[in-house]
Amino acid sequence: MRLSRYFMPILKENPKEAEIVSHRLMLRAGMIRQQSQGIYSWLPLGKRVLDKVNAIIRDEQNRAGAIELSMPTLQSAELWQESGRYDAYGKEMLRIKDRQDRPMLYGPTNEEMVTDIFRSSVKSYKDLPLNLYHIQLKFRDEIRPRFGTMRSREFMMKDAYSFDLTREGAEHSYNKMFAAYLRTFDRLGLRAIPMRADTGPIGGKLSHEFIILADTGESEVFCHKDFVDLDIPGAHTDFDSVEGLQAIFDKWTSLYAATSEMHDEAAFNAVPEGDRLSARGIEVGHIFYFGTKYSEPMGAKVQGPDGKEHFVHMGSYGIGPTRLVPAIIEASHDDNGIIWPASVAPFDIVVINMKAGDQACDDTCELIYAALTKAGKDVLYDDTDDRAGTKFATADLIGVPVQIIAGPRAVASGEVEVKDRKTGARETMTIEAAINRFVA
Ligand code: P5A
Repeated sequence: MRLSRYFMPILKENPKEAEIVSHRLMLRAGMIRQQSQGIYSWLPLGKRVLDKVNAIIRDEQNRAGAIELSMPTLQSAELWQESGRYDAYGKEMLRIKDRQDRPMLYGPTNEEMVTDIFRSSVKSYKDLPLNLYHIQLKFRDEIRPRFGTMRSREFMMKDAYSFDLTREGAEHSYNKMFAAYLRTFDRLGLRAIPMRADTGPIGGKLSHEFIILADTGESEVFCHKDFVDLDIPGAHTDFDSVEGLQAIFDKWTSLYAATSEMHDEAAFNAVPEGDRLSARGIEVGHIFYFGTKYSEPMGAKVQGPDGKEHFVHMGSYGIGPTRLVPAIIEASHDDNGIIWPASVAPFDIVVINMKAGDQACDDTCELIYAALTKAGKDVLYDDTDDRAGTKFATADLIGVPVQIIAGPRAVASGEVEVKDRKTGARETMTIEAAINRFVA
């Protein structure tokens, strides 16, 4: 992508409305724009990051055996009347009427709708287990939308829903998502800690929130400090192994961890004092097992091996991609801007032409840009005629992991500089060496 032809509206000044660093940096880097309170557009740079986050989430959902579909944002109130949540959900639900005066709503979550899909076609235990997910916009009319897309009114959610014949089966489905979440957050460059949590309006008894420790987090959390070093399940984890996944779950829930709603002071005080971590955190995922809470009132049942009908046991599993992007920034930035983990960086490499219009600089940058693009890298080429200082500041701000800098002096001796955004380390090398480093 040539910057001269791209749309990346950088802000020079710090926006006054932004209270936390991720919100400030997302606005300054031209990633998002607020359209009305708590409702955002994702501008091209932000959209690239969001797509990469979603690709990792999708990959891990698929690995764990979940199947993607797509459900609408607008739902009929009737479904919610069946489960009893239409009245219970309160003011957070945006209620709408269509031209026939039929009550509709902008979905805050999809338990009812997916249960309706399930009951319309699954009739036998032989079709279980089943886990259906989508990545879709939601709307919750939050009392206090704030911190940009961290807590917005319209936001994206990956929501998965599992169906099993028995409670034991449902627990295995829960463990699959538990392990998939550990892998997902790890691939996003984050250490997320599963904590016993309250179930709120979703319901059920078993629930974990996945929390990233950050001073700007909205939740107050308490946990054992050894979470920081626990091993993440590997890529070859067998998601069909009941014992294997139970062992992962047991290991990750053996240490004390709870949000303030579930906090047990006595149990926490039993942790040796030096191992206690009392901190703030960002909730990036939340999983629930709620048994037959929706299947019973909505009549979602299958025929079991005993020939009788059974209400299915369900769970639901949410991740917030539009919250994850600022959460990653909270965890990874410096005074100059964002430092993206390679897995979600909007571009792999930025090529900086320090003197656009200078033939040798232009030729060198074109050569590097073409070679790296051909090798499948996402390259941003800063071919604008801005001052070199502005270009460096922009490259640091948008946090692309590698900068290749071509200035007249180095180029005259066939060289460029390669800068690592995270460490700031700079290396001078031949043009060929710079290309080969990233093509290999
Ligand atoms: C689980 C999937 C649910 O809604 N039903 C379907 C269950 N869970 S939840 O905890 O309420 O939300 C899941 C995740 O969505 C993100 N999230 C938000 N992100 C940005 N702005 C918001 N206002 C917002 N509300 C929820 C969080 O990551 C949460 O863990």
